Amino acid sequence: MFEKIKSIDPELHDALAGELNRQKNTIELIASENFVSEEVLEVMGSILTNKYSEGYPGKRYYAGNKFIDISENLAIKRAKKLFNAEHANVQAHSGSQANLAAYMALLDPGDKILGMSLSHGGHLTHGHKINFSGKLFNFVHYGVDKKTEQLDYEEIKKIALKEKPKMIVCGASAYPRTIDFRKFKEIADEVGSYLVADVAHIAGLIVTGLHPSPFPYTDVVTTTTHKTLRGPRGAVILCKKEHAEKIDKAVFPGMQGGPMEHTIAAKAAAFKEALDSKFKEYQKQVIENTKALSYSLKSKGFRLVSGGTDNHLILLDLSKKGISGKQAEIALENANITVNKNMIPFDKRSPLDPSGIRIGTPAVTTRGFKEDEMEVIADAIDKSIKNINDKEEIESIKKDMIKLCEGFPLYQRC
Ligand code: DSN
Repeated sequence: MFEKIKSIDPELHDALAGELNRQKNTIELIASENFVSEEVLEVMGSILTNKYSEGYPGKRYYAGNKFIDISENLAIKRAKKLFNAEHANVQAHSGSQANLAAYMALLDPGDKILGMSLSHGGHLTHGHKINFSGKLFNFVHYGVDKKTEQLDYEEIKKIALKEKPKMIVCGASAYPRTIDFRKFKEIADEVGSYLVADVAHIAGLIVTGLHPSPFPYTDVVTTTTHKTLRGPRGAVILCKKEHAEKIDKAVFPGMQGGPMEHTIAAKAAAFKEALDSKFKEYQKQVIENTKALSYSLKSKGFRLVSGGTDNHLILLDLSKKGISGKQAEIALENANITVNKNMIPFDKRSPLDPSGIRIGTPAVTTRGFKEDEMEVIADAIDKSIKNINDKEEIESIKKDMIKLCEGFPLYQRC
């Protein structure tokens, strides 16, 4: 792999080869990551990157888009089918841009939005003050209940009735439980607000019927395409027909120029995979693996935020273990296990050195890991955390993890 670039740019080649090696030999537990298929990789790295195609299929600002229209239309058709949506915009470059487009399509800057607080599991673009969302819009927040560490819909309703937002944003990036979109819709109806769902983390579970769908309850649904959905890095926006024109205009010309047609075609390829029955089997295994990992970690004395998980991720509270999330992240990385440090609800520590780590199974499940491997991983996490300062022990765990990875090749041709 990377033979052509090797001959002209050894420095860049070495970075690519190093990253390939890292991906092959690491237990990837970052909940928002996954491994695309070789087919998706092929399309992503294709000649479609050469083309400008501002506009939409059939209405482009450049000539020569006959074939680009075919691939973008395939992506649109498949996205609508997957999510059972009336309209799909497949041009959003990222989840953040998809969210901005949803806000700009339906609101004016300064309008009030109710979203989930980042420190309780929401996302930067759900109104954090250092993000465009918090700067352009007047965000107010809900969180989780202190006792259950789960969404309390009565409390969210109280906040909504008091604040009267023009939009409610639901969805999260570190919430291990099922989200009740119907309840959010009831709240949105009571206050007369739009309802937007950012389902980036759980999209793969939704399209396979393993998590309730945000449609028909939400006006707009945004999602990245590279997490549980296992497509290329990018996003899509799904919405009701009545919002289609506003959403499309908000994306182009509102905030983006030329779409990345190589990525859009790769989205089409990934959506075809997601429409296949094998994808449902994969998503079922993601959930089974998360459950197996959670039981195993619990049995070793770890505290799981909310007491467990319904989806692809686990949030571990390490405060009783006497180490921070950052220390755990570093120790685990040294043992070839990648996770990310994460705030836990009502965290007393700072975002740069919080009390928790977030662990997800989508990527290792793609490699073929099952419940038995989850036990091995839980054991390795436990040992790494217990032996955080023991270089020899961490080195020995790393060797075991490399051996484990060898049994589950990432790609056939590399
Ligand atoms: N940064 C992503 C995550 O890791 O959850 C969300 O966009």
